[in-house]
Amino acid sequence: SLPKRVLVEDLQAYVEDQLDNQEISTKAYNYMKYNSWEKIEAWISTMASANPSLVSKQVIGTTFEGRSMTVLKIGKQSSSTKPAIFLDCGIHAREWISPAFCQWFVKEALETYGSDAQMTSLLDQMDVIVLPVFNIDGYAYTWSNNRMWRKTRSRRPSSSCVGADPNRNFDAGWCTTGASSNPCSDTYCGSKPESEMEVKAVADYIRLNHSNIKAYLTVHSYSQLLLFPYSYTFQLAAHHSELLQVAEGAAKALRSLYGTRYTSGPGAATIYPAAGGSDDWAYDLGVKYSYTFELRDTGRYGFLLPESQIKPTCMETMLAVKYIAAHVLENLY
Ligand code: 0X9
Ligand code: ZN
Repeated sequence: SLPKRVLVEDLQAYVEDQLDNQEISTKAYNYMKYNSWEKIEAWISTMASANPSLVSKQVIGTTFEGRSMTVLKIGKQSSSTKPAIFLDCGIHAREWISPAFCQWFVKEALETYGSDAQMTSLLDQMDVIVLPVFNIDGYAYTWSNNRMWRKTRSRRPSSSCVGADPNRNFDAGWCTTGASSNPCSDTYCGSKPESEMEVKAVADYIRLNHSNIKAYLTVHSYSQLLLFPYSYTFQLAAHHSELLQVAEGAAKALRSLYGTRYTSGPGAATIYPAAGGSDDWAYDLGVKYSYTFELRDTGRYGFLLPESQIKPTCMETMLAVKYIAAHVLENLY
């Protein structure tokens, strides 16, 4: 008979080893799931290295616990500085749909550049600077310890309570209304404006680039609102009527997809007075088109929005963001 020889001692080990590339190359990134910070961090690097002609990344700071804060700048390369839109997600740790939207926005921008006329002209003429997770330490903590955590994770010797509310920590009527000076409160304004490293990093970046930044969009959840300044005062913003008109147009575009209803208006009158927010701060710095999104839903699931709603929420929100971006592009200042 023919001579026999064992080529493979343990075939099962080979079966397992063929999958050693895990998700990196075998499975596409899953935009319809909530992703951990570790996954988002790897995704940020992949997005930049896989799309060098359209995406660049820049570290803008470090969190209290030492994580790198990286923005993705999306847009066609240009020799001169382009006008830009700054988009951040995940200021509040437990609002998981928010980082999911920033990831969706980046994916959609890259997938539709060159085929969707609106996205193409947007990215040809402007840059969108995306901070996928603002409050990374808090976000990681909602995965590891407490799903309902809101604040940063900073510690100070003067209190045993942890963190401050990043959206009460900006220098805009700081701690005068709708914020707490008690470090144990969920709306603690911090020890001083920009006491939180994450807030300081974003404020420094926007200050440095503020002559190019024409719009500031910040994404929260939940309540289905599109808010604009002011929240630290009931006084109307100098550009109130234009801001309202653009918000209503954006809400109408959003509603056209699935009928989801958004309310728009100035923060103080529409949700509640609350000082120290990023939208008011950016507006007073001179970024006229400054908006806070409060995504789905209106309270049925709240922060625990099911993953099955990630795609429809992101798709409808894209329409609103693109509406605002188109208005900004037609009204550069
Ligand atoms: O209170 C907030 O920071 C936001 N609502 S949330 O439920 N996501 O916490 C609203 C922010 C509105 N803008 C300002 N207060 N400046
Ligand atoms: Zn929020």
